[in-house]
Amino acid sequence: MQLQARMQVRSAGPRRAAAAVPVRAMAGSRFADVAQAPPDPILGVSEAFRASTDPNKLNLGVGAYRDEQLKPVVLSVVKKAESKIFSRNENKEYLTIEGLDAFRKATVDLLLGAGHPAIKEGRVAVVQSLSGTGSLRVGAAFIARFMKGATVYLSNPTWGNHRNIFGDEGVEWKYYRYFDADTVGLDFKGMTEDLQAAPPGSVVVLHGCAHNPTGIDPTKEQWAAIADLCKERNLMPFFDVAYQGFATGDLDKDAYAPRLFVERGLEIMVAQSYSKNLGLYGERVGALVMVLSDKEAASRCLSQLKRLARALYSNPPTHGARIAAEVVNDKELFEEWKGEMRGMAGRIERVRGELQRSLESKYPAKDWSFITKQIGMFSFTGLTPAQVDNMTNKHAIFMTRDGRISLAGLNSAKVEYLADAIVDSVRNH
Ligand code: KET
Repeated sequence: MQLQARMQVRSAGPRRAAAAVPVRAMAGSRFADVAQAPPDPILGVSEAFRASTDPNKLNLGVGAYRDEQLKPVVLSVVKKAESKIFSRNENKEYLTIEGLDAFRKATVDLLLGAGHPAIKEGRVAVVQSLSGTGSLRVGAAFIARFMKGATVYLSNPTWGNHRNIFGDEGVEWKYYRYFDADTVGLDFKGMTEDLQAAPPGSVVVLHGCAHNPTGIDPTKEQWAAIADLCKERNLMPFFDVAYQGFATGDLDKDAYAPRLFVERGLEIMVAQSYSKNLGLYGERVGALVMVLSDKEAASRCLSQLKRLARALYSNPPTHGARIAAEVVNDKELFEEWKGEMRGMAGRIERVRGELQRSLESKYPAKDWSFITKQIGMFSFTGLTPAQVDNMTNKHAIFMTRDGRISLAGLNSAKVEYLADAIVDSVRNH
């Protein structure tokens, strides 16, 4: 009855309003004061690339893997997993708020290693979320609500979106020193000094492996020292694991740091992404994981993560999670994936070497050895914004203005073209 009454009023609404309030042409949008947002520093590069008509154009902006023909890749294990999934003819019901159980198991196995004591002891809270970004955002929301006043420490430099993710949640963030431009290496002293000075209870965002954008990771000894420091200073490590498999080509080796921290008795948060290592960019597959000291804390934190996720996006998408679960939980597919992972990491490593050699032959006075010292998808070239503008405007090489190039978007055929453009930019700008 009530509903019917309301519907009647609503359907009578526009006519009545028209009679009572004279229709005035609006002078302009009510949003006339909304300023134009700048293009995204990374995804905006892809937009500019698509708009370019230059036949030589090359997109080294976004970290997305391409094959030797510079075409996007769907992994063979993904196709196999999909055909298994399709043959099961599953429904499209909502997942639970925390996501697909088979995926949640798989993702923790991948992170910690199957059979890890923390899994057996039930002290891992995991919510499937919208890839790395969405998982970081759920983590940021958790920090905003349950670690009130905590500052989040980000490496300088870091993936640009970290600032937005924490900033948009109203979480204060600061930088800790990370990159030493003189040595093109890690400023470990600066990093530890800054973390020593961080107030207890602060959060430290650490790149699990293959640091973006520098391609420089701490050594094993340095990781141990960072873990000890976090423990001493009561800092909360929050790992961003977006490139597991891309640092060494080995999924286990690339999980070294978060595993070490857990082994040393630290509680950690982790945002995992399958965009890069399974090539599931558009499927938005990932998870926010909290490895805690006891089962009760894990259960309570999970309940709150669900509460946060419910308001942000309700529940996560199904398809990509089924794929990841199928691959990780199936022995054969898992082994095959490891091979494909090595193939992707290997191709990037090969073009890294080719680029370095080409630059060495064209411009021997400069030390280019940093290119093969860096790991992962990127090279942090040290090109200045003016030099980057020259790369793009003159040579149609699209890249981010911080001087990062994605080697995942380079092939052998384009190495010389890129090296010539870099030499021209370095010499003349
Ligand atoms: N963390 C890091 C460090 C990262 O580089 C990315 C993506 C993400 C998380 C999130 O990816 P997702 O697809 O939400 O799982 N980086 C590449 C793409 C992007 O900027 O979105 C990039 O740096 O090019």
